[in-house]
Amino acid sequence: MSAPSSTAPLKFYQVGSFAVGNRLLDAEHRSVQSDAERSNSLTSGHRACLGCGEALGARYAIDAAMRATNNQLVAVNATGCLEVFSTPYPETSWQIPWLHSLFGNAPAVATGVAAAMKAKGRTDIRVVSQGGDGATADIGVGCLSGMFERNDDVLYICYDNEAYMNTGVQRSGATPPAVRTSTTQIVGEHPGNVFGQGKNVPRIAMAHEIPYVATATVADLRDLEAKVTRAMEFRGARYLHVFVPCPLGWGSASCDTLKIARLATQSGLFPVFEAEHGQVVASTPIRQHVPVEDYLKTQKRYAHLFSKKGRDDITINRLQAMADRNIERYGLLPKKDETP
Ligand SMILES: Cc1ncc(C[n+]2csc(CCOP(=O)(O)OP(=O)(O)O)c2C)c(N)n1
Ligand code: SF4
Ligand SMILES: [Mg+2]
Repeated sequence: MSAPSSTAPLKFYQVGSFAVGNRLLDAEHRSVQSDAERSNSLTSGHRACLGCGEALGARYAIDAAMRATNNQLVAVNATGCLEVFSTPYPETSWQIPWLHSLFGNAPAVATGVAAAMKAKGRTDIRVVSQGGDGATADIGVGCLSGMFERNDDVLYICYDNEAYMNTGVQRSGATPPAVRTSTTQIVGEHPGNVFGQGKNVPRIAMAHEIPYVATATVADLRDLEAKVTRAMEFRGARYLHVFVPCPLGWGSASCDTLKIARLATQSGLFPVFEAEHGQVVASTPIRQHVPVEDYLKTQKRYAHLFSKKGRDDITINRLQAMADRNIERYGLLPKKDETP
């Protein structure tokens, strides 16, 4: 085979793909993680489980926030897995100024840090507050709502693993229906978590009409970095909700964390979108639509829906209806009468 002519243009097929460390792009378009000078905000040595989505999400999110702020960042953490696995006293895996106070008050502490920076004239120093879904949707929701209402200059990041993982997988207000947790056991006529409205925190945040609300998953880490970067372009209260599978609590394989996050978006169960001042401004279309059962079957917390006694079609259909409603609400698929 002859060598390509020196005038033939080279084709780099990876450019524009979802590959994370894409060094073939121009420097300004490369991912944060591909930068050898990245901050490694959450560095090695922490004690998260193998395949922990929360550890992965936090690493990408905080490194992106560091780059967006020229490394002028303070992080405040709620109690939960992220705090516990990263800071077993006297050790820490954080390489940034980082505070922990209580389970429920991270947004209020972050508000205080932002106010202190303003009082000192250091508006170049930005503040991130972060916590799990329990800290966000349940115990901290009052402080969070106050932070939104006052439009404090804080980016709040919720790492949603859909239960209180740190204390043994108890149900939270963000636990989806039918899920088995230690407090929603597989007993009775309707096993697992009850069907209800739950707490949809991105929509609660949007109702406050804060400057920026977005969702992301660890399946698309370039998108997660982009959302954090975009959030840092705004002043005022911002909210980012990141879907982070938890192998221990979900009964899933550690190697399946990204696959499960992708199936959550491709089924429509977890919509990925951005909203500004209460209005949805963009959503990520589903590339390959799958039925919800493709997602459910990857996790033991849903195993009772596919037991030896037979499939629980009624429950699976109700979960499918939830996914279909998201698809409709956020325009995740072309409408049937639209040409693709
Ligand atoms: C007032 C109070 N109640 C309960 C606890 C115990 N506690 C610590 S972390 C946690 C669960 C955290 O769940 P979540 O916020 O979803 O974070 P995850 O561990 O799932 O990442 C609980 C119940 C506490 N620290 N303080
Ligand atoms: S229990 Fe879940 S959230 Fe906590 S460290 Fe393990 S995988 Fe991560
Ligand atoms: Mg949680």
